[in-house]
Amino acid sequence: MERTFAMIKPDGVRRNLTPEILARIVRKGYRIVGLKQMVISRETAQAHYAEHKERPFFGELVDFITGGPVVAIALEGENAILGWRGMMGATNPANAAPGSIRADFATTTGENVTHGSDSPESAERELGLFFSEGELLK
Ligand code: DAT
Ligand code: MG
Repeated sequence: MERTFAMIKPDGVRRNLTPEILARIVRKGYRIVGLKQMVISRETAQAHYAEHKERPFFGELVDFITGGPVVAIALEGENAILGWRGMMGATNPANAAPGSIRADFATTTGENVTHGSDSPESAERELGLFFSEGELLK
């Protein structure tokens, strides 16, 4: 069993994709062990995306991710980290596999609907950034 951090980004929430995306997660068989809608602070956004802080798009990325409510999700399941990345599809929706969330619902890299941790280390770090222990099911 593995846990990962998933997020429906502000574009996904604004476009009312929350039920569609939660339905895909549950139908897949992942267990939702934490869930909340929230507005991310700039500090949390900068920490979450710290690996990208030298990239030219960093400012836009922080503005975007803090620009409206997101849905933060803690998922549990076998191979959940890679499995959720697969369900999301590639970062650039033009390269995302048919049937993936980004292929089905996004057209631009900057606004690509969902986030998912990319490794066990980032999953642990991101779950800790967004959820306190008491907010997660045992
Ligand atoms: P992912 O979200 O698939 O893990 P990432 O970690 O490389 O992708 O980048 C984080 C986010 O930053 C990505 O979802 C959208 C934005 N981003 C990445 N590359 C970008 C680019 N070349 N132009 C604009 N935004 C970009
Ligand atoms: Mg990433």
